[in-house]
Amino acid sequence: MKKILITGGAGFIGSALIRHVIGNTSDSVVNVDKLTYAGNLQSLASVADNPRYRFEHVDICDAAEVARVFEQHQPDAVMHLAAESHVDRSITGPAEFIQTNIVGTYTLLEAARTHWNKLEGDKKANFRFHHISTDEVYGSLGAEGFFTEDMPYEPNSPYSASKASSDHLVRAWHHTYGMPVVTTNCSNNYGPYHFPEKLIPLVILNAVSGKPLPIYGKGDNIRDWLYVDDHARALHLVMNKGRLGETYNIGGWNEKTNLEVVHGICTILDEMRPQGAPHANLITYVKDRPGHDQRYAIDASKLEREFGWKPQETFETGLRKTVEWYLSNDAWIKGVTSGAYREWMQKQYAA
Ligand code: TDX
Repeated sequence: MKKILITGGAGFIGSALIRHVIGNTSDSVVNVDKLTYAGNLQSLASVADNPRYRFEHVDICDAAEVARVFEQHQPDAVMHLAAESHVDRSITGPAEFIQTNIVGTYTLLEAARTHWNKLEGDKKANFRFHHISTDEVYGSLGAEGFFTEDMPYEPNSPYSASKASSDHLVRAWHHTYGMPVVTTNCSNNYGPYHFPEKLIPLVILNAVSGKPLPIYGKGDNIRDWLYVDDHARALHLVMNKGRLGETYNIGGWNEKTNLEVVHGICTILDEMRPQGAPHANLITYVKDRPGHDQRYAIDASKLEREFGWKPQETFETGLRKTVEWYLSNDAWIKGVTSGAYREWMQKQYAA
């Protein structure tokens, strides 16, 4: 039974992880989140009243507050997910990515190190700092091959460069200070509670309201899709069992072109919302993303070999679940798209 400090727990992957930990394990959670535009406590409504769940409205760049959180909660492990994550936003405004992803990770590492240095015996030996990162640090693949853990880093966007930088900080804190760290790099996640700036939720919501479905460039870029609940299970396994100083790639073996993804969504919607069919008529080709990486594909065999983890969802089952979720969770969607959830949170957690 561990007490896990999870940063970014109000985000898409963080909230899935917290629902998994509270719902399926005996561990407890302290959720440290700044509640940016993409953080939404309504995604945690199912665990909010659980005695094993606590929320701290804290920015990871605020060293004094982060130190206070460690002092007060005395966590056994940190799972660090707080990050600015949207590639397009990093192109138009990189500053917040540098701040949160690099300075924030540094600030958190220092607070964790101070905490870890004060621990003794088993508490000290068993402490973990798990850094959650992305496959985008490896750059872009050609038609062949997969990202493996020993590949050199070649980040191409301000977002991926900031995540690569944070990975290097975590690595350095292990080698220099002996911090017990483990890092995971995942492929594109999808599933319920995903903020609708990302391809899959954006396309679902645009399609149901008859709006254009924007495809960057030719739509032939390839992403490797991982259902967020499969990712959450993998993360908890790695936090518990990952070998210190190691990195693990997490992916679902689901390579698709963007056009295949969008057509897949349209086909499901044609069946579930026949009045809007054919939804594929809404596909609109738009200007390409600058520096758009061509292909991502994760080799997840290290994770599978060491821990016996396998994704439970195929892309077809996961996509169907995701579309169904967006069609039946109007309140969450309205809250997110109207900004009402921010007002609601500000009232509850006035800083
Ligand atoms: O409107 C769109 N049209 C489009 O063609 C959007 C939003 C995206 N795209 C393309 C760009 C990408 O090739 O779809 C693909 C997926 O785009 P995003 O959903 O923005 O994800 P991506 O850029 O691949 O990055 C995501 O996966 C890796 C996350 O945002 C990252 O945080 C994660 O590290």
